[in-house]
Amino acid sequence: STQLLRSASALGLSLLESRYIEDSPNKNGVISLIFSLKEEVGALAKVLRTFEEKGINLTHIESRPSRLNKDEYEFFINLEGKNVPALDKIIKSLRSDIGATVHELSRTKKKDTVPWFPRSIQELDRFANQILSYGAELDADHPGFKDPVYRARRKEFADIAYNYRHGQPIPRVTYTEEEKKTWGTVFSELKSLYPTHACYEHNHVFPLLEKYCGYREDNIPQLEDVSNFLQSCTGFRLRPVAGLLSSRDFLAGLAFRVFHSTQYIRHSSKPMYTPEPDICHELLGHVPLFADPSFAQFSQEIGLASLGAPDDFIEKLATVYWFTVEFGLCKEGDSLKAYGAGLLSSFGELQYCLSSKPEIQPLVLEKTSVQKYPVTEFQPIYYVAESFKDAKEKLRKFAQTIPRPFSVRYNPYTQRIEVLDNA
Ligand code: HBI
Ligand code: NLE
Ligand code: FE
Repeated sequence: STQLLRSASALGLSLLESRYIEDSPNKNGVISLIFSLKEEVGALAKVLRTFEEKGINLTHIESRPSRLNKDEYEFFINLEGKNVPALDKIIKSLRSDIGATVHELSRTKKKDTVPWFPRSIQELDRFANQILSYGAELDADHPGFKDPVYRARRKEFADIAYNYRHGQPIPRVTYTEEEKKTWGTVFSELKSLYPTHACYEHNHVFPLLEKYCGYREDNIPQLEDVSNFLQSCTGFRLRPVAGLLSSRDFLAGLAFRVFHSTQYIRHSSKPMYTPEPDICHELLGHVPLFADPSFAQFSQEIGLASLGAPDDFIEKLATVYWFTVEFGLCKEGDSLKAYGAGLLSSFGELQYCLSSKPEIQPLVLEKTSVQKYPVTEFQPIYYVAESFKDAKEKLRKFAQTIPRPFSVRYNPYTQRIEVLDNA
């Protein structure tokens, strides 16, 4: 198969691309069945009623006299493979209650199909309206929930993200005085901690962001400027997002070196910690590290590993992401530093994570990937990476344990994912 691949790519073909993964995200498999029934008034009607009761749509039906048993009829049906558990029940009851002989001719088993994933950077546009919980509607315990001005503002940001398409400049936002004040508080408190608490790479890039992207206490930088800066460093780019994406969607973006970034700011009543991402978290926590080549590559590898992976593996990768990109610590000589964005954007947790309170463990992906964690309070446990390079090598090994009948690579010239047959 390597040979086939080589010749295919030599010809500039993407022969293998369409073979393994269905292109449509929602295509339901068609299931074909043959069953036989004793000839009897209403026998077929009885069977059809069970399909009706389970809400299963038949798209084709044919009948013929059975050649094997003179007193039986055979029916050939196609049905939409939507409610597969119900179908299993029907087949069972046809066999046991009616005594029918049932043959399944074809069936796209859900567990064998590969989940859809974007193949080109433009396809990330499909994620825009798939926001989880916190999107335009805020949860009742959110500090902004009872604040109508804050809610209206969040809707403005959500609309920018919904309407955004790949390749467009990210709309500039005029932040209000109150928003700028919140940013200023977060910015100046954090900036005072970075020299002692943040990793080398973060401290290296931060002055460049001040110089080129308008990182200042009295100014909230624009995503468009920051995105252009990142592209010139590592090819990473930002795209605006209205809130939390599913882990699968969010991680897929990283495979293209695209980081989904919120544009709104946390509520002014709680500047020091918020459980959801906001522009402080993205710009102060994530952005500096995406400008580092080694970290950028590590992040992209998590994204590539996630493409088409089964759900349980996505959860593991999301957990690895959590304990590295979001809440990772790293070694620097004899001391520990923070490189996780959730730490670098939270004044409270940045101090706490390097205190003697939390538990510290070395990064071992088999263990780290199944660690449970809280999402709305300080982490009880952190994992320490030797280096970004080491983390990346561990991740590569870990990715090889994904049950995937193909491997992927990103072609930066075409900005497409190439799918390589492993079978
Ligand atoms: N969505 N917009 C956005 N930002 C994130 O940081 C984010 C997300 N969805 C999932 C997620 N992070 C993580 O919890 C991991 O599951 C990847
Ligand atoms: N707790 C972080 C902060 O306050 O900035 C945000 C974490 C987002 C995962
Ligand atoms: Fe984050």
